[in-house]
Amino acid sequence: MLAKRFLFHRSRAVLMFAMTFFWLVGSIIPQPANAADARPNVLFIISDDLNNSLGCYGHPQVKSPNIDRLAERGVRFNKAYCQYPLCGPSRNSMLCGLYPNSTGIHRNSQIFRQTIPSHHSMSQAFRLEGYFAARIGKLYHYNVPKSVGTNGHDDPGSWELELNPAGCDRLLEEPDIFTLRPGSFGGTLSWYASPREDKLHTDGMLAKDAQWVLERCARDKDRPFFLALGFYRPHTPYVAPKPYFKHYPVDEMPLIEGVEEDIKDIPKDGLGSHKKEHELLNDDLRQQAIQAYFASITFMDAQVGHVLDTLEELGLAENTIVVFTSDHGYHLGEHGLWQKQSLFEESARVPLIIAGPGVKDVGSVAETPVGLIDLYPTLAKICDVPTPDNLQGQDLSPILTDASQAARGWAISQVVRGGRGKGGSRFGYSIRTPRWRYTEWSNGEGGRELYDHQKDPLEQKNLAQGRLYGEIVADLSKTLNEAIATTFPESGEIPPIKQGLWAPNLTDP
Ligand SMILES: [Ca+2]
Ligand SMILES: [Ca+2]
Repeated sequence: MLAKRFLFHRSRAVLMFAMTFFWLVGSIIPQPANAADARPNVLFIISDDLNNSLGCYGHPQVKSPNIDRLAERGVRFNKAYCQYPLCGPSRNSMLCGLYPNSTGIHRNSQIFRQTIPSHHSMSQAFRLEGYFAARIGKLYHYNVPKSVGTNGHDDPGSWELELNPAGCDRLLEEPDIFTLRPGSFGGTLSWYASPREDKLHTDGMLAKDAQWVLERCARDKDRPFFLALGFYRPHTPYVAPKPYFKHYPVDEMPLIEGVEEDIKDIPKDGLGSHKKEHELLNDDLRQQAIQAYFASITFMDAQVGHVLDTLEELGLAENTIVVFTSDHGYHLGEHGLWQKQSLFEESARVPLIIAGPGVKDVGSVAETPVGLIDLYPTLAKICDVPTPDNLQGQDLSPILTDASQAARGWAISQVVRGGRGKGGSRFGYSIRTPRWRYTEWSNGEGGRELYDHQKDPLEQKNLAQGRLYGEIVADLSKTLNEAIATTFPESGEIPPIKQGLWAPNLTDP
Protein backbone atom coordinates (compact mmCIF):
# COMPACT_ATOMS: atom_id res chain seq x y z
CA MET A 1 0.00 0.00 0.00
CA LEU A 2 2.79 2.37 1.00
CA ALA A 3 4.59 1.56 -2.19
CA LYS A 4 1.42 2.14 -4.19
CA ARG A 5 0.94 5.49 -2.50
CA PHE A 6 4.55 6.34 -3.25
CA LEU A 7 3.98 5.57 -6.91
CA PHE A 8 0.86 7.71 -6.97
CA HIS A 9 2.46 10.68 -5.23
CA ARG A 10 5.58 10.38 -7.30
CA SER A 11 3.73 10.55 -10.57
CA ARG A 12 1.58 13.42 -9.27
CA ALA A 13 4.71 15.31 -8.27
CA VAL A 14 6.25 14.77 -11.69
CA LEU A 15 3.09 15.97 -13.41
CA MET A 16 2.79 19.07 -11.22
CA PHE A 17 6.42 19.91 -11.88
CA ALA A 18 5.85 19.36 -15.57
CA MET A 19 2.76 21.56 -15.61
CA THR A 20 4.67 24.41 -13.95
CA PHE A 21 7.55 23.91 -16.34
CA PHE A 22 5.26 23.77 -19.34
CA TRP A 23 3.56 27.00 -18.27
CA LEU A 24 6.89 28.73 -17.63
CA VAL A 25 8.31 27.70 -20.98
CA GLY A 26 5.16 28.84 -22.73
CA SER A 27 5.35 32.25 -21.08
CA ILE A 28 9.06 32.81 -21.80
CA ILE A 29 9.08 31.94 -25.47
CA PRO A 30 7.62 34.72 -27.61
CA GLN A 31 4.41 33.68 -29.33
CA PRO A 32 4.01 34.42 -33.04
CA ALA A 33 1.59 37.24 -33.75
CA ASN A 34 -0.53 35.10 -36.06
CA ALA A 35 -1.75 31.98 -34.29
CA ALA A 36 -1.82 28.43 -35.66
CA ASP A 37 1.48 27.42 -37.23
CA ALA A 38 0.46 24.96 -39.95
CA ARG A 39 3.73 23.00 -40.15
CA PRO A 40 3.26 19.31 -39.36
CA ASN A 41 3.83 18.01 -35.85
CA VAL A 42 6.14 15.06 -35.20
CA LEU A 43 5.34 12.16 -32.90
CA PHE A 44 8.54 10.15 -32.71
CA ILE A 45 8.05 6.77 -31.02
CA ILE A 46 10.98 4.49 -30.28
CA SER A 47 10.85 1.15 -28.53
CA ASP A 48 13.95 -0.26 -26.81
CA ASP A 49 15.64 -3.47 -27.99
CA LEU A 50 12.73 -4.33 -30.28
CA ASN A 51 13.55 -6.54 -33.26
CA ASN A 52 11.17 -7.13 -36.17
CA SER A 53 8.94 -9.57 -34.25
CA LEU A 54 5.77 -7.72 -35.19
CA GLY A 55 2.61 -8.77 -37.00
CA CYS A 56 3.12 -6.23 -39.80
CA TYR A 57 6.60 -7.67 -40.44
CA GLY A 58 5.10 -11.11 -40.89
CA HIS A 59 5.86 -12.67 -37.51
CA PRO A 60 3.61 -15.71 -37.22
CA GLN A 61 3.01 -15.42 -33.47
CA VAL A 62 3.56 -11.92 -32.14
CA LYS A 63 0.47 -9.76 -31.70
CA SER A 64 1.03 -6.07 -32.42
CA PRO A 65 -2.35 -4.77 -33.65
CA ASN A 66 -1.63 -1.11 -32.95
CA ILE A 67 1.74 -0.89 -34.68
CA ASP A 68 0.18 -2.90 -37.52
CA ARG A 69 -2.57 -0.34 -37.98
CA LEU A 70 0.02 2.45 -38.05
CA ALA A 71 1.76 0.52 -40.86
CA GLU A 72 -1.55 0.41 -42.75
CA ARG A 73 -1.68 4.17 -42.88
CA GLY A 74 2.05 4.69 -43.48
CA VAL A 75 5.06 3.35 -45.35
CA ARG A 76 6.72 0.32 -43.76
CA PHE A 77 10.45 0.01 -44.41
CA ASN A 78 11.32 -3.66 -44.75
CA LYS A 79 15.09 -3.18 -44.78
CA ALA A 80 15.80 -0.56 -42.13
CA TYR A 81 19.03 -0.89 -40.13
CA CYS A 82 20.59 0.71 -37.09
CA GLN A 83 24.10 2.08 -37.46
CA TYR A 84 25.34 0.42 -34.27
CA PRO A 85 23.42 -2.37 -32.51
CA LEU A 86 23.72 -0.93 -29.00
CA CYS A 87 21.49 1.67 -27.28
CA GLY A 88 23.87 4.59 -26.69
CA PRO A 89 25.82 4.62 -29.96
CA SER A 90 22.68 3.93 -32.03
CA ARG A 91 20.60 6.64 -30.39
CA ASN A 92 23.35 9.29 -30.50
CA SER A 93 23.84 8.49 -34.19
CA MET A 94 20.12 8.60 -35.02
CA LEU A 95 19.43 11.78 -33.07
CA CYS A 96 22.51 13.56 -34.46
CA GLY A 97 22.07 12.35 -38.04
CA LEU A 98 25.73 11.29 -38.00
CA TYR A 99 27.43 7.89 -38.09
CA PRO A 100 29.03 6.68 -34.83
CA ASN A 101 32.48 7.46 -36.33
CA SER A 102 31.35 11.10 -36.53
CA THR A 103 29.56 11.35 -33.17
CA GLY A 104 32.54 9.65 -31.52
CA ILE A 105 30.09 7.60 -29.44
CA HIS A 106 30.86 3.87 -29.65
CA ARG A 107 29.86 2.98 -26.09
CA ASN A 108 26.95 3.41 -23.71
CA SER A 109 26.77 6.07 -20.98
CA GLN A 110 28.23 8.80 -23.20
CA ILE A 111 26.59 11.71 -24.99
CA PHE A 112 27.60 13.63 -28.11
CA ARG A 113 28.07 16.83 -26.07
CA GLN A 114 31.32 15.21 -24.87
CA THR A 115 32.63 14.97 -28.41
CA ILE A 116 30.85 17.43 -30.74
CA PRO A 117 29.14 19.76 -28.23
CA SER A 118 27.97 22.39 -30.71
CA HIS A 119 26.21 19.96 -33.07
CA HIS A 120 22.44 20.46 -33.29
CA SER A 121 20.52 17.30 -32.49
CA MET A 122 17.36 16.51 -34.45
CA SER A 123 14.86 17.85 -31.90
CA GLN A 124 17.15 20.81 -31.22
CA ALA A 125 16.97 21.78 -34.90
CA PHE A 126 13.17 21.68 -34.59
CA ARG A 127 13.32 23.74 -31.37
CA LEU A 128 15.39 26.39 -33.11
CA GLU A 129 12.63 26.68 -35.70
CA GLY A 130 9.99 27.32 -33.06
CA TYR A 131 8.77 23.77 -32.45
CA PHE A 132 7.86 22.71 -28.92
CA ALA A 133 10.18 19.73 -28.31
CA ALA A 134 9.43 17.29 -25.51
CA ARG A 135 10.75 13.92 -24.43
CA ILE A 136 9.04 11.25 -22.36
CA GLY A 137 11.16 8.24 -21.37
CA LYS A 138 14.26 6.94 -23.12
CA LEU A 139 15.57 8.81 -26.15
CA TYR A 140 19.28 9.02 -25.49
CA HIS A 141 20.91 6.23 -23.52
CA TYR A 142 19.46 5.12 -20.18
CA ASN A 143 20.74 2.38 -17.98
CA VAL A 144 17.60 0.19 -17.95
CA PRO A 145 16.20 -0.40 -15.39
CA LYS A 146 18.46 1.43 -12.93
CA SER A 147 18.09 4.89 -14.50
CA VAL A 148 14.35 4.60 -15.22
CA GLY A 149 12.72 7.61 -13.53
CA THR A 150 15.83 9.78 -14.04
CA ASN A 151 17.15 11.77 -16.99
CA GLY A 152 19.53 8.95 -17.91
CA HIS A 153 22.36 10.11 -20.17
CA ASP A 154 20.07 12.72 -21.66
CA ASP A 155 20.83 15.88 -23.59
CA PRO A 156 18.86 18.72 -21.96
CA GLY A 157 19.58 20.96 -24.98
CA SER A 158 17.37 18.74 -27.10
CA TRP A 159 14.12 19.36 -25.20
CA GLU A 160 11.97 21.94 -23.46
CA LEU A 161 10.12 19.37 -21.41
CA GLU A 162 11.35 16.03 -20.10
CA LEU A 163 9.23 13.52 -18.22
CA ASN A 164 10.73 10.44 -16.58
CA PRO A 165 7.99 8.11 -15.35
CA ALA A 166 8.91 5.13 -13.16
CA GLY A 167 6.38 2.40 -12.47
CA CYS A 168 6.02 -0.80 -10.49
CA ASP A 169 8.46 -2.66 -12.75
CA ARG A 170 11.20 -0.28 -11.54
CA LEU A 171 10.11 0.58 -8.02
CA LEU A 172 8.37 -2.51 -6.63
CA GLU A 173 8.96 -5.67 -8.57
CA GLU A 174 12.70 -6.15 -8.87
CA PRO A 175 12.81 -8.66 -5.99
CA ASP A 176 10.31 -10.83 -7.91
CA ILE A 177 12.08 -10.80 -11.28
CA PHE A 178 13.73 -14.01 -12.46
CA THR A 179 17.25 -13.33 -13.72
CA LEU A 180 20.12 -15.47 -15.01
CA ARG A 181 22.54 -13.41 -12.96
CA PRO A 182 21.22 -12.62 -9.46
CA GLY A 183 20.97 -8.88 -8.79
CA SER A 184 21.31 -7.95 -12.46
CA PHE A 185 18.26 -7.03 -14.56
CA GLY A 186 19.39 -4.77 -17.39
CA GLY A 187 22.20 -6.50 -19.25
CA THR A 188 21.01 -9.99 -18.31
CA LEU A 189 18.11 -12.10 -19.50
CA SER A 190 15.45 -11.53 -16.86
CA TRP A 191 11.66 -11.61 -16.84
CA TYR A 192 8.49 -11.43 -14.76
CA ALA A 193 4.75 -11.78 -15.38
CA SER A 194 3.47 -8.93 -13.24
CA PRO A 195 0.14 -9.13 -11.38
CA ARG A 196 -0.20 -5.33 -11.66
CA GLU A 197 -2.21 -3.61 -14.36
CA ASP A 198 -0.85 -1.68 -17.36
CA LYS A 199 -1.22 1.79 -15.92
CA LEU A 200 1.10 1.03 -12.97
CA HIS A 201 3.97 0.04 -15.28
CA THR A 202 6.52 2.55 -16.57
CA ASP A 203 5.38 2.24 -20.18
CA GLY A 204 1.72 2.57 -19.12
CA MET A 205 2.55 5.77 -17.25
CA LEU A 206 4.54 6.94 -20.24
CA ALA A 207 1.49 6.60 -22.51
CA LYS A 208 -0.59 8.53 -19.95
CA ASP A 209 2.00 11.31 -19.81
CA ALA A 210 2.00 11.43 -23.62
CA GLN A 211 -1.78 11.82 -23.63
CA TRP A 212 -1.43 14.65 -21.10
CA VAL A 213 1.10 16.49 -23.26
CA LEU A 214 -0.90 15.91 -26.47
CA GLU A 215 -4.07 17.32 -24.86
CA ARG A 216 -2.20 20.53 -24.11
CA CYS A 217 -0.67 20.68 -27.57
CA ALA A 218 -4.14 20.25 -29.10
CA ARG A 219 -5.49 23.14 -27.03
CA ASP A 220 -2.74 25.53 -28.05
CA LYS A 221 -1.84 25.24 -31.72
CA ASP A 222 0.44 28.29 -31.85
CA ARG A 223 3.46 26.07 -32.08
CA PRO A 224 3.84 22.71 -33.78
CA PHE A 225 5.31 19.99 -31.57
CA PHE A 226 8.06 17.42 -31.75
CA LEU A 227 7.05 14.87 -29.12
CA ALA A 228 9.48 11.99 -28.61
CA LEU A 229 8.35 8.91 -26.71
CA GLY A 230 10.90 6.32 -25.65
CA PHE A 231 9.19 3.14 -24.47
CA TYR A 232 11.34 0.83 -22.33
CA ARG A 233 9.91 -2.55 -23.31
CA PRO A 234 10.85 -5.07 -24.59
CA HIS A 235 14.29 -4.24 -23.07
CA THR A 236 15.25 -6.52 -20.17
CA PRO A 237 13.88 -7.11 -17.63
CA TYR A 238 10.96 -8.37 -19.72
CA VAL A 239 8.33 -7.28 -17.21
CA ALA A 240 4.77 -7.03 -18.48
CA PRO A 241 1.32 -7.57 -16.98
CA LYS A 242 0.34 -11.24 -16.78
CA PRO A 243 -2.49 -11.20 -19.36
CA TYR A 244 0.02 -10.48 -22.14
CA PHE A 245 1.88 -13.72 -21.38
CA LYS A 246 -1.29 -15.74 -22.07
CA HIS A 247 -0.98 -15.01 -25.81
CA TYR A 248 2.24 -17.02 -25.86
CA PRO A 249 2.11 -20.59 -24.48
CA VAL A 250 5.66 -21.46 -23.35
CA ASP A 251 5.85 -24.74 -25.25
CA GLU A 252 4.93 -22.99 -28.52
CA MET A 253 7.86 -20.57 -28.34
CA PRO A 254 10.28 -21.08 -31.25
CA LEU A 255 13.66 -22.67 -30.54
CA ILE A 256 16.59 -22.38 -32.93
CA GLU A 257 17.99 -25.68 -34.22
CA GLY A 258 21.37 -26.55 -35.68
CA VAL A 259 23.44 -23.88 -33.95
CA GLU A 260 26.58 -26.03 -33.61
CA GLU A 261 26.73 -26.64 -37.34
CA ASP A 262 25.82 -23.04 -38.21
CA ILE A 263 28.55 -21.35 -36.17
CA LYS A 264 31.39 -23.34 -37.77
CA ASP A 265 31.75 -20.85 -40.64
CA ILE A 266 31.42 -17.66 -38.57
CA PRO A 267 34.59 -15.66 -37.70
CA LYS A 268 35.35 -15.32 -33.97
CA ASP A 269 34.43 -11.61 -33.81
CA GLY A 270 31.15 -12.38 -35.59
CA LEU A 271 30.16 -14.26 -32.44
CA GLY A 272 31.81 -11.71 -30.14
CA SER A 273 28.52 -10.67 -28.51
CA HIS A 274 28.14 -14.13 -26.94
CA LYS A 275 27.90 -13.95 -23.15
CA LYS A 276 29.01 -16.69 -20.79
CA GLU A 277 25.76 -16.50 -18.83
CA HIS A 278 23.77 -17.56 -21.89
CA GLU A 279 25.29 -21.01 -21.41
CA LEU A 280 23.06 -21.29 -18.31
CA LEU A 281 20.02 -21.45 -20.58
CA ASN A 282 18.22 -24.72 -21.24
CA ASP A 283 15.31 -25.09 -23.66
CA ASP A 284 12.73 -24.43 -20.97
CA LEU A 285 14.40 -21.16 -19.93
CA ARG A 286 14.87 -20.20 -23.58
CA GLN A 287 11.15 -20.61 -24.19
CA GLN A 288 10.29 -18.68 -21.04
CA ALA A 289 12.58 -15.84 -22.15
CA ILE A 290 10.99 -15.70 -25.60
CA GLN A 291 7.50 -15.79 -24.11
CA ALA A 292 8.34 -12.83 -21.87
CA TYR A 293 9.98 -10.93 -24.74
CA PHE A 294 6.89 -11.39 -26.92
CA ALA A 295 4.57 -10.48 -24.01
CA SER A 296 6.59 -7.29 -23.47
CA ILE A 297 6.20 -6.40 -27.15
CA THR A 298 2.42 -6.82 -27.04
CA PHE A 299 2.24 -4.80 -23.82
CA MET A 300 4.32 -1.99 -25.38
CA ASP A 301 2.15 -2.17 -28.53
CA ALA A 302 -0.98 -1.62 -26.40
CA GLN A 303 0.59 1.53 -24.92
CA VAL A 304 1.47 2.78 -28.41
CA GLY A 305 -2.20 2.16 -29.26
CA HIS A 306 -3.39 4.45 -26.44
CA VAL A 307 -1.18 7.24 -27.75
CA LEU A 308 -2.32 6.77 -31.38
CA ASP A 309 -5.97 6.75 -30.22
CA THR A 310 -5.42 10.02 -28.36
CA LEU A 311 -3.80 11.57 -31.41
CA GLU A 312 -6.92 10.73 -33.43
CA GLU A 313 -9.42 11.73 -30.74
CA LEU A 314 -7.76 15.13 -30.42
CA GLY A 315 -7.88 15.70 -34.17
CA LEU A 316 -4.09 15.79 -34.40
CA ALA A 317 -3.51 12.71 -36.55
CA GLU A 318 -3.97 14.45 -39.88
CA ASN A 319 -1.21 16.98 -39.31
CA THR A 320 1.21 14.81 -37.30
CA ILE A 321 4.00 12.71 -38.80
CA VAL A 322 4.27 9.53 -36.77
CA VAL A 323 7.53 7.58 -36.73
CA PHE A 324 7.74 4.19 -35.07
CA THR A 325 11.09 2.46 -34.73
CA SER A 326 13.59 0.77 -32.39
CA ASP A 327 17.24 1.48 -31.54
CA HIS A 328 18.50 -1.92 -32.82
CA GLY A 329 17.37 -5.49 -33.29
CA TYR A 330 17.66 -8.45 -30.95
CA HIS A 331 18.71 -12.09 -31.01
CA LEU A 332 16.52 -14.82 -29.58
CA GLY A 333 18.97 -17.68 -30.03
CA GLU A 334 19.96 -17.36 -33.73
CA HIS A 335 23.61 -18.47 -34.22
CA GLY A 336 23.54 -19.23 -30.47
CA LEU A 337 23.31 -15.50 -29.72
CA TRP A 338 20.98 -13.57 -27.44
CA GLN A 339 20.32 -9.85 -27.15
CA LYS A 340 22.27 -7.33 -29.28
CA GLN A 341 25.70 -6.21 -30.54
CA SER A 342 26.06 -8.60 -33.45
CA LEU A 343 26.14 -7.63 -37.13
CA PHE A 344 23.68 -10.32 -38.18
CA GLU A 345 20.30 -9.35 -39.63
CA GLU A 346 18.40 -9.99 -36.36
CA SER A 347 20.55 -7.51 -34.43
CA ALA A 348 21.17 -4.85 -37.11
CA ARG A 349 17.62 -4.69 -38.51
CA VAL A 350 14.91 -2.51 -36.98
CA PRO A 351 11.23 -1.90 -37.60
CA LEU A 352 10.58 1.49 -39.23
CA ILE A 353 7.18 2.94 -40.07
CA ILE A 354 6.47 6.53 -41.12
CA ALA A 355 2.86 7.76 -41.36
CA GLY A 356 1.08 11.10 -41.71
CA PRO A 357 1.81 14.26 -43.72
CA GLY A 358 4.34 13.66 -46.50
CA VAL A 359 3.24 10.02 -46.89
CA LYS A 360 1.39 9.48 -50.14
CA ASP A 361 2.08 5.81 -50.84
CA VAL A 362 -0.14 4.75 -47.95
CA GLY A 363 -0.01 1.15 -46.75
CA SER A 364 2.99 0.28 -48.93
CA VAL A 365 6.27 -1.45 -48.21
CA ALA A 366 9.68 -0.01 -49.15
CA GLU A 367 12.32 -2.64 -49.91
CA THR A 368 15.31 -0.37 -50.46
CA PRO A 369 17.85 -0.51 -47.58
CA VAL A 370 17.73 2.54 -45.29
CA GLY A 371 19.17 3.52 -41.91
CA LEU A 372 18.08 5.22 -38.69
CA ILE A 373 20.55 7.92 -39.69
CA ASP A 374 18.11 8.91 -42.45
CA LEU A 375 15.34 9.99 -40.05
CA TYR A 376 16.80 13.40 -39.20
CA PRO A 377 17.10 14.67 -42.82
CA THR A 378 13.73 13.11 -43.72
CA LEU A 379 11.70 14.69 -40.92
CA ALA A 380 13.49 18.02 -41.35
CA LYS A 381 12.68 17.98 -45.06
CA ILE A 382 8.96 17.28 -44.54
CA CYS A 383 8.72 20.01 -41.89
CA ASP A 384 10.95 22.49 -43.73
CA VAL A 385 13.40 22.68 -40.84
CA PRO A 386 16.99 23.68 -41.74
CA THR A 387 19.64 21.16 -40.70
CA PRO A 388 23.39 21.30 -40.05
CA ASP A 389 25.41 20.94 -43.29
CA ASN A 390 27.27 17.85 -42.13
CA LEU A 391 24.36 15.41 -41.77
CA GLN A 392 25.26 12.02 -43.26
CA GLY A 393 21.85 10.44 -43.83
CA GLN A 394 19.61 10.65 -46.89
CA ASP A 395 16.19 12.23 -47.26
CA LEU A 396 13.63 9.41 -47.50
CA SER A 397 10.70 11.64 -48.41
CA PRO A 398 10.69 10.55 -52.12
CA ILE A 399 10.14 6.98 -50.86
CA LEU A 400 7.15 8.15 -48.85
CA THR A 401 5.63 9.39 -52.11
CA ASP A 402 6.54 6.23 -54.04
CA ALA A 403 7.77 3.28 -51.99
CA SER A 404 9.34 1.62 -55.03
CA GLN A 405 11.95 4.42 -55.27
CA ALA A 406 15.49 3.29 -54.61
CA ALA A 407 17.53 5.07 -51.97
CA ARG A 408 21.36 5.03 -52.00
CA GLY A 409 21.29 1.24 -52.28
CA TRP A 410 22.88 0.17 -49.03
CA ALA A 411 22.83 0.56 -45.26
CA ILE A 412 25.86 0.15 -43.04
CA SER A 413 26.15 -1.02 -39.41
CA GLN A 414 29.23 -1.34 -37.24
CA VAL A 415 30.41 -2.67 -33.87
CA VAL A 416 33.61 -2.47 -31.90
CA ARG A 417 35.14 -5.61 -30.42
CA GLY A 418 37.80 -5.73 -27.73
CA GLY A 419 38.39 -3.17 -25.03
CA ARG A 420 40.65 -0.24 -24.47
CA GLY A 421 43.26 -2.56 -22.96
CA LYS A 422 45.53 -5.19 -24.47
CA GLY A 423 45.06 -5.64 -28.19
CA GLY A 424 42.96 -2.48 -28.45
CA SER A 425 39.66 -2.13 -30.26
CA ARG A 426 38.78 -4.03 -33.42
CA PHE A 427 36.15 -2.71 -35.82
CA GLY A 428 33.56 -4.75 -37.64
CA TYR A 429 31.48 -3.29 -40.48
CA SER A 430 28.55 -4.82 -42.30
CA ILE A 431 26.82 -3.60 -45.42
CA ARG A 432 23.30 -4.60 -46.48
CA THR A 433 22.30 -4.27 -50.11
CA PRO A 434 18.94 -5.38 -51.55
CA ARG A 435 20.32 -8.92 -51.95
CA TRP A 436 23.47 -9.34 -49.83
CA ARG A 437 24.87 -8.90 -46.36
CA TYR A 438 28.65 -8.55 -46.42
CA THR A 439 30.75 -8.12 -43.26
CA GLU A 440 34.44 -7.43 -42.66
CA TRP A 441 36.16 -7.82 -39.31
CA SER A 442 39.37 -5.75 -38.85
CA ASN A 443 39.48 -4.89 -42.58
CA GLY A 444 39.02 -8.56 -43.42
CA GLU A 445 42.00 -9.71 -41.33
CA GLY A 446 39.57 -10.90 -38.64
CA GLY A 447 37.38 -12.65 -41.21
CA ARG A 448 34.67 -11.95 -43.78
CA GLU A 449 31.05 -13.00 -44.08
CA LEU A 450 28.79 -13.06 -47.10
CA TYR A 451 25.12 -14.06 -47.01
CA ASP A 452 22.72 -14.29 -49.92
CA HIS A 453 19.33 -13.12 -48.69
CA GLN A 454 17.62 -14.35 -51.81
CA LYS A 455 18.43 -17.95 -50.86
CA ASP A 456 19.43 -17.71 -47.21
CA PRO A 457 17.39 -15.15 -45.23
CA LEU A 458 18.54 -16.71 -41.94
CA GLU A 459 22.23 -16.14 -42.81
CA GLN A 460 23.19 -19.76 -42.29
CA LYS A 461 25.78 -20.23 -45.03
CA ASN A 462 28.80 -17.92 -45.07
CA LEU A 463 29.79 -17.71 -48.76
CA ALA A 464 32.79 -15.40 -48.30
CA GLN A 465 35.37 -18.17 -48.58
CA GLY A 466 33.86 -19.90 -51.60
CA ARG A 467 35.71 -19.43 -54.91
CA LEU A 468 32.40 -19.00 -56.69
CA TYR A 469 31.79 -15.74 -54.88
CA GLY A 470 35.23 -14.14 -55.23
CA GLU A 471 34.01 -11.43 -57.59
CA ILE A 472 30.97 -10.60 -55.46
CA VAL A 473 33.17 -10.38 -52.36
CA ALA A 474 35.58 -8.05 -54.19
CA ASP A 475 32.72 -5.82 -55.40
CA LEU A 476 31.02 -5.68 -52.01
CA SER A 477 34.33 -5.06 -50.25
CA LYS A 478 34.87 -2.05 -52.49
CA THR A 479 31.34 -0.74 -51.84
CA LEU A 480 31.73 -1.37 -48.11
CA ASN A 481 35.03 0.47 -47.88
CA GLU A 482 33.69 3.41 -49.88
CA ALA A 483 30.69 3.44 -47.54
CA ILE A 484 32.92 3.32 -44.45
CA ALA A 485 34.78 6.40 -45.73
CA THR A 486 31.48 8.34 -45.64
CA THR A 487 31.00 7.57 -41.93
CA PHE A 488 33.86 9.81 -40.81
CA PRO A 489 33.77 13.58 -40.34
CA GLU A 490 35.59 15.83 -42.80
CA SER A 491 38.73 15.71 -40.64
CA GLY A 492 38.85 11.94 -41.11
CA GLU A 493 39.27 11.51 -37.34
CA ILE A 494 36.77 10.06 -34.88
CA PRO A 495 36.08 12.94 -32.45
CA PRO A 496 37.55 12.00 -29.06
CA ILE A 497 35.71 12.19 -25.74
CA LYS A 498 36.70 15.47 -24.10
CA GLN A 499 36.76 15.32 -20.33
CA GLY A 500 34.86 17.94 -18.40
CA LEU A 501 32.24 18.75 -21.00
CA TRP A 502 29.54 16.76 -19.33
CA ALA A 503 29.71 16.97 -15.57
CA PRO A 504 26.35 16.04 -14.06
CA ASN A 505 25.57 12.38 -13.56
CA LEU A 506 21.79 12.25 -13.64
CA THR A 507 21.45 8.52 -13.97
CA ASP A 508 21.08 7.20 -10.43
CA PRO A 509 17.96 8.23 -8.47
CA1 LIG B 1 18.42 -0.63 -26.86
CA1 LIG C 1 26.70 -20.69 -40.71
